[in-house]
Amino acid sequence: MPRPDIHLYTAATMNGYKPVIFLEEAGVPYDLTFIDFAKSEQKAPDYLKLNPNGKIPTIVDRAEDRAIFESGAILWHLAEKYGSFLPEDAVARSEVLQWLFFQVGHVGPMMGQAMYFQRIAAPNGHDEPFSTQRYVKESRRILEVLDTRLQGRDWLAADQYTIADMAVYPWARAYVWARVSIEGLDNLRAWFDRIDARPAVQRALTIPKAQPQFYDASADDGAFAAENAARFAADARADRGAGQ
Ligand SMILES: N[C@@H](CCC(=O)N[C@@H](CS)C(=O)NCC(=O)O)C(=O)O
Repeated sequence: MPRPDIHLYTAATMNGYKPVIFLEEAGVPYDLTFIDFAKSEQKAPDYLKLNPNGKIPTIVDRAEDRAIFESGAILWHLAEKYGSFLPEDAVARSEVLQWLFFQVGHVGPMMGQAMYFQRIAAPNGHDEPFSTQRYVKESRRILEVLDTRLQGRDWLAADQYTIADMAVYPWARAYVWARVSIEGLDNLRAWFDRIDARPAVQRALTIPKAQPQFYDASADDGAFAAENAARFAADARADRGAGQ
């Protein structure tokens, strides 16, 4: 068998699942390398040559002999390369790009901080109610923006399921892990149901590993939460030190 064009470096996180969702949806063959944060593999010199930001995900497109970092750019590259989940029409493409940027600029950073302060800082002895509230409130506002957008629409952009939905879903759907309420956001809930029902998405959320605690309120998050907090304990200590 020839080597697949796409080599994906990722981990089981909200950003990490995004390209997996695309690749599984499009049925594109790919090689996968799991990046182990516990071993700081994302900061290894060889990896930094592929991703100067030292984070996941990254793809190498072997056919083009180049690496691509930033999950939004990766989704855009894959969508263009395979002609999938991105409309041809210029206005429709612009709509997709707007919601894709909304994800990388708002949904991820705000929900990520809501998660950080509750799931990493607080269990490491840095309970910061002011910061926590700010990010939880901003996350809720963002989910309301999505809910309003989804009024009378099945998908975020261009009247079709696109890379914008694929980018927003793993983050917004992790409202459970971010401890952000979706009460009253019925359009958002219906959109979650539509995407939850897609077999490729369900498959993707197990690659490289399932994290039910992110998405399922009934999942037992005790052991995982402790392990997650411990994994970032050194970072939390360093952040505290830097602020003093
Ligand atoms: N803007 C980047 C964010 C990537 C990112 O934050 N990745 C996280 C996992 S979700 C990561 O690699 N964290 C490890 C670290 O910060 O060392 C993207 O969308 O690709």
